Amino acid sequence: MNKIFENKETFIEEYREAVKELSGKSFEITSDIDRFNALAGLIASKARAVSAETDKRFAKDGKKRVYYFSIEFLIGRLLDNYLINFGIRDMVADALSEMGCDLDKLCDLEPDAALGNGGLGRLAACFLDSMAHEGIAGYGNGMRYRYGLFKQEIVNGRQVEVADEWLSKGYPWEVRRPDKAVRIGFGGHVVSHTEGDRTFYDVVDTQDVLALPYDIPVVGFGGETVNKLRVWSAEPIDEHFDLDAFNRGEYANADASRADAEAISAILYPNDAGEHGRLLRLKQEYLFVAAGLKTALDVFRREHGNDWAKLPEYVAIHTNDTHPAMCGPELMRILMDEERLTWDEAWDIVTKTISYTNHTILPEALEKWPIATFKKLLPRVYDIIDEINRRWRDGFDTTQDGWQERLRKTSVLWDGEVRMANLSVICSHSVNGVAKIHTDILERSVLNDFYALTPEKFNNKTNGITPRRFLAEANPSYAKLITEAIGDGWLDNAEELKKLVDFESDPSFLKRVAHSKRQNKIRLAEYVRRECGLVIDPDSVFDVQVKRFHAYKRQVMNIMKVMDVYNRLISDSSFHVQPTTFIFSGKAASSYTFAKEVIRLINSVAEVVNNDPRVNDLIKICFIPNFRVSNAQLIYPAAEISEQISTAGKEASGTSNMKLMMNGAITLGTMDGANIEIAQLAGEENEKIFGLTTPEVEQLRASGSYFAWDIVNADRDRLGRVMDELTDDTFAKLSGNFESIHTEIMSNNDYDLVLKDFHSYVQAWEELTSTYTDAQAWNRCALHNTAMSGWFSSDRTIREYRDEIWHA
Ligand code: 26Q
Repeated sequence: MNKIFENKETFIEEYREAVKELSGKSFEITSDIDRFNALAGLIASKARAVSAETDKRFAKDGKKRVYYFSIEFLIGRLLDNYLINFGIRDMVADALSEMGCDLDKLCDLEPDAALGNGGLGRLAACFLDSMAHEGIAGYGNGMRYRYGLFKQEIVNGRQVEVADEWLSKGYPWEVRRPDKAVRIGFGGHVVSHTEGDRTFYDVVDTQDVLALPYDIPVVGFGGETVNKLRVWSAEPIDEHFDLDAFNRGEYANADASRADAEAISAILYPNDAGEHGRLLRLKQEYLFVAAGLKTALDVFRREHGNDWAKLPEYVAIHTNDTHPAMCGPELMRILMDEERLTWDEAWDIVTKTISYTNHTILPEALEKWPIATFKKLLPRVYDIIDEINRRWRDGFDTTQDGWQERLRKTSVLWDGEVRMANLSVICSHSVNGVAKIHTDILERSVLNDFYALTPEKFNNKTNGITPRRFLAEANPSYAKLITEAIGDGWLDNAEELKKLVDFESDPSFLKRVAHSKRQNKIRLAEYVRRECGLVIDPDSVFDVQVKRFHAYKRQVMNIMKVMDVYNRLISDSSFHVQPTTFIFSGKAASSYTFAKEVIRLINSVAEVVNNDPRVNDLIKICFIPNFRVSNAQLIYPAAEISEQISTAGKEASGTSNMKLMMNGAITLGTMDGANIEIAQLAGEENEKIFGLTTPEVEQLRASGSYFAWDIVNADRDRLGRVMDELTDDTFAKLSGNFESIHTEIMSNNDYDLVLKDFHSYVQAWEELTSTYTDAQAWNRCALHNTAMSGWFSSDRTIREYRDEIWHA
C-alpha cells in the first residue's frame, strides 16, 4: 500500500495548510465548499505525484501502453473513491471529525461528473479503475464536455431537461495542459505532390481549432498505480477577437470564432437514434480521436523513437463502440502523410494496434454518416476510408457463393453513407461483444458476414463493475459485515466473495445481512423524502428498475404490472400482495417522445396510487428524479428485487444487473444480456427468470403469426383493462391520458413484446414476492447473490482484455 500520508497528524497539518492556501483563511472559519476543494485538491496533488512515479516505472519497464478511446466516461464523484483506493478513508474521516467536520458531508459537495449517458460511459469509468488496480499502463482518452448529461427535473409528471453546469464551482481534480494542445483541422481540400514514384497528400485551407487536454488522475486500489484520464476541450486557435466589431457594439460578433470552436465540446449527445447526423457530433469524434492519437504517438516516439513497426508491440488503441472509429483512417493518415510510410506498412501497423468493442445490436443505433457531410468536413480522412473500402472490395473472393450479398453487408461505403461499425471491424484485429449471448448474436447475425471471413477476430468479454465503488463505497455497512466474515481480500480479488457461501446457513449472520439491508433502505427512504416529498416504508419490498429509458428495456411493462396489481387490489378482496415499493429512476433522451411518455405514465400512476387510501399500506410508486452515479450509489444497496426485463436479444449486457446482484438484490429478469450469466453463476433457483428467450423471440417474429390484439382480447379482464386505462382518464390526473403509448404498442404489433411477456412477468413477480415472508430464505438468497457476484468484477474483465486483446 502506497502511503501518501505518514500518519493522521501529518495529514491534518497538510490539510490545514491546503485550506489556508486555497481560501486565505484558517480552517475554523472556512465554508464546507472551501474545505471540500482543499481536500480534493490535496488528494489530487498526491495522486499526481504517484502518477509521475507510476509513469517513470512504466517507462523503465518498457510497458505497453493501452489507450482506451471513449466519447463518454461517466466517472461520477471521485473523492470518496480515491480515499478508499489509497486506503486512507477511515483515517481521513477520523481526522476530519477531530477537526469538527464530517467527511460524508464534504463528499456530497462534489459535482457528479456526468460525462456519459449510461452503461457504455460507466463501463469506461469502471475499466479505468480496474486498469489502475491491475497495474496496467492504461489511459482514458475522451471529451471534456462543458455541460454533462442534462439534469432531469420532474414537473407535473414530465421530464424537463436542465443544463448541467458541473464546472461552475471549479473542478479540483483536473489539470489543464496547454503545453500538450493539438491543432485540429476541419474542411479544406486535399493537395498532392510527387516525390520519385510516390505521391504524398496534404490538406490545405482548413479551419483549425485547438484541442486542449485536461488530465484527471485515476487512482488504482492499493495506491501503487495512478493512471490518467485525458479529456479534450475545443478552443479557438488564437484570439481572433475582433476589436472593431466590439467597438461597434457587436459583442457577439467580436468573439464569434471562440463560440464556434467551443461549441464542439459544449454538449454531450444523448444515446438516442434521433441524434445521428449532427455535424458537431462528427467534429467531436474527430477531435478526440486525432488529439488522442497525437498524444499516444508522441509518447511512443519519446520512448521508442521512429520505428513505427514496433507500435503494436508498445501501444494498444481500444475503441469503445464506433464513436472513435476514425482511429483507423486517422492513424493511416499520420503514418502515411506525416511519417511517410507506405499504405501496406501503415495498414499492417494500424490493424495490429486497434481493437473494437460493440455495445449494441439495435439496427437503428448503428452509427452511419452521410458521405457528403463526411467528405466536406474531413476530406483526407474520407479519401483514406474510400481507399480502405476499395481495397476491401478488391480483396473479395468472387468465386464464393453469395459474395455480392456479403460485399453489400460488409462495405464501409454504401447507399451514400459511411458505416462506422464496418469501418471499425475492418480496421481492428479484435472485435468483441459484452456478454456471451451478445457476442453470439454478433457472430450469428449482426456481423455474421465478417465472422464468416475472419472468425478468429471475434471474442467475448463479458462486462464487469468495480467492487470498490459499487460495494465498498456505496454500501459501507454491508462491506464491513463482509470484511468481518471473510477478511478484506475481496477488495483486491472479488472472487473471494465466494467465501460468503459458508455463512449462508448461519442464521445470526443472515440477520446481520438483513439489518444492513434495512439500514440502506432507511437511508434511501430519507433521500426519497428529501428529494420527492414521498414517504416510503422500509419494511416493504424495494423493487427497483433504474437505467436509461428505452422501449426495449420495457419500463412500460413494469408500470403496467403495477397498474394491474392496483386494479386487482381495488376490485378483488381476495387478492393479496406483499407490501412493495416500486422504485424507478432514469433519464430519457430529450427527443425520445415514447420514453418520455413512459416517465409521465409512471409519475401519473404514482400520483393516483400513492394517494389512494385503499392501497396505501400495500403499494407505493416512487420515481427518483435525476438518476446519476451518486444517487445510484444510494439506490443499489437498498434494492431487494432487480428488474432486468428487456426483450430477449436486445440488451447487449446490462451492468446495473451486476451492481444490484453484488448488493444482494434478486434478479427478476429475462434471459437477456448478462442476466444469463448471472443466472448461471447464482443458479436459476436464486433468481426469477421469465418470458420468451431469444430464439423464441426470433421464431415468433419469423412465423408472422403474432397478433398483439389477440393477446389483449384473450385477457379483457386484466391486460385489456390496463390497456384501456392508457386511453381513459384513470391515470390522466397530471396532464392527459396515454393514448400515444397505446398507439405506439398496438400500431407496431407490440414490437417489444410487452403484451406477449406481460403474463409470465406478473406471475413471476407474484411468485417471487410471495417468498419474501420467509425472511431467512430470502436473506440466504440475497447473500448467495453477493457471494457469486465476484466474477462480475471489472478486474476480471480487464484481465481478459489485457491477456486476449491488448497483450499488455
Ligand atoms: C451515437 C451516435 C450519435 C449520438 C449518440 C450515440 C450514442 C451514444 C451513446 C449511441 C449509444 C450510446 C450508448 C450506448 C450504451 O450505453 N450501450 C450499453 O452499453 C453497456 C456497456 O457495454 C451495455 O451493458 C448495455 O447493454 C448497452 O445498452
